Amino acid sequence: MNKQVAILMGSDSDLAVMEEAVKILKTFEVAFEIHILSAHRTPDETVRYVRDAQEKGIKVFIAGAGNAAHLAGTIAAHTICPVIGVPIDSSPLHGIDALLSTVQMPKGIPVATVAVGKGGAGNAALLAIEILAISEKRLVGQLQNFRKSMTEEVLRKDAELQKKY
Ligand code: RP5
Repeated sequence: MNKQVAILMGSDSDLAVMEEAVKILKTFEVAFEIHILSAHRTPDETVRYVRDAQEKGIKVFIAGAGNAAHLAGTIAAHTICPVIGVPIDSSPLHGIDALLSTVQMPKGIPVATVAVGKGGAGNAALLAIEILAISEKRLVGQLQNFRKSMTEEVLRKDAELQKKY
């Protein structure tokens, strides 16, 4: 199976958050690569990876980083594939720094920014799947089923609540 999504993170300390994206991609059986690559600690390797990944068939990048997070922006500067940035709460500023660094890309080089932390990492994977679903029909049905099961779960919990009170 061709690996279509690349998950990159700035540090191994980001892994617990980025594993939420892994879980979603596995659920949808979307093949992915995952690497620790830093925009500032491994700048040359990061750029080389992004260029090679595009040639290998990667279609969407997901980038998680904390602090003055510039990983997603650096990736976006070197590819025309969609880049989704996950701000990570790993600093004394509780992720507000990473959020602003990721979302405030200057015009011309977009980064789609999701919420800070695990919820954002899961949503980054869902957004990547939605992008792939434009040209991969099986994913459309899977996304619809995923939403349906969320709806059913909320309604089941509400029914339980009604029994209790
Ligand atoms: C960022 O700094 C990483 O993305 C991570 O969120 C944060 C802390 O990195 P470590 O010092 O834990 O390696 O570059």
